[in-house]
Amino acid sequence: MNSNRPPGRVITFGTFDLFHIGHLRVLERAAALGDHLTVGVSSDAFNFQKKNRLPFVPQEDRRAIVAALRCVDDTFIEESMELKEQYIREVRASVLVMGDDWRGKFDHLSHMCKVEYLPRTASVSTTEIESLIRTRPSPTAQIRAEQGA
Ligand code: C2G
Repeated sequence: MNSNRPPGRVITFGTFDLFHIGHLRVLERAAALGDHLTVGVSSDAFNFQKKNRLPFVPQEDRRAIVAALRCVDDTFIEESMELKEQYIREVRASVLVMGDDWRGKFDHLSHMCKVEYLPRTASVSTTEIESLIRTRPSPTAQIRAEQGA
């Protein structure tokens, strides 16, 4: 990471299912807001509560992918929305970062740390990837069809 990062510990949260460029960009931008980035990766059970379905990728695999990124210093499994204050305290975070689909949702935590919402990356989402995979023929099938095989 570049050494021009301002001092301070940053925390962010997410599911990071079917990890994509929007996830990478928000983590890189979050990391640039301090000199240490911790990521709370939401548990499978918490996802089921939030979205009424399980992620495609299990929590320890999602966490391993996020933990391997150069911009990420530490990770933990986020068990519940209500534990945010505790996580911020434990991590000693001075900034909480979320994508702007969460705008306003964490303002009540601004007595503990700065709360920043970053613009989402356009035109990419787990839901969109899922729908593409379901509906678009695989590139191999397409090539075979073009070759009349
Ligand atoms: N994101 C983004 N651009 C996209 C898609 C996602 O910037 N095109 C950001 C989201 O705004 C979020 C992060 O990537 O900050 C992770 O997104 P999700 O995996 O969808 O996380 P979510 O299920 O919203 O979980 O406690 C809150 C939850 O854990 C957040």
